Amino acid sequence: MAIERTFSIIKPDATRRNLTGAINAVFEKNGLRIVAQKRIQMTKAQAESFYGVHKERGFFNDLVSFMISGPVVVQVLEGEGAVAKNRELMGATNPANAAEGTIRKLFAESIEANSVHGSDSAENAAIEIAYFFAGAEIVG
Ligand code: RTP
Ligand code: MG
Repeated sequence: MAIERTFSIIKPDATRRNLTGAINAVFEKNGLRIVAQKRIQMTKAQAESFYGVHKERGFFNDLVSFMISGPVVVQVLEGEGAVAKNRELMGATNPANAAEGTIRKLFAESIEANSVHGSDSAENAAIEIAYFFAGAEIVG
């Protein structure tokens, strides 16, 4: 499988509980390299645009409020089949349905406060990476 990149966010519920390192350890133990990373406070406009695909959903306003409720860590992860590998490591959106050992099973608080975001396709990964990082900030 080819080396590819995916976009990840460590969400506010996780930064609040000081879990950045514990989550990064899961990535690194499983062959994903953190090739870019920064801690930011997302603006409301950024969160609304990032999650624009969900704007008609009932949970949209709550999701935006949650994503700006504290700092997040945005990241680029690189490795073999990184998009699918990261989705596997994250586990199901709802931690109640997440497999043992996944990040959401280990750390998520609820379906909303579920600790991590990961791109769901290579195409979206490229869009999401470009939304938060300049090319020179990514060092493979
Ligand atoms: P993500 O985009 O954050 O990686 O998560 P995902 O693909 O597993 O889930 P998605 O369906 O794209 O939903 C995006 C995020 O919205 C919140 N959510 N809340 N209250 C609810 O019913 C609900 N459903 C989804 C979660 O934070 C989810 O990760
Ligand atoms: Mg999603």
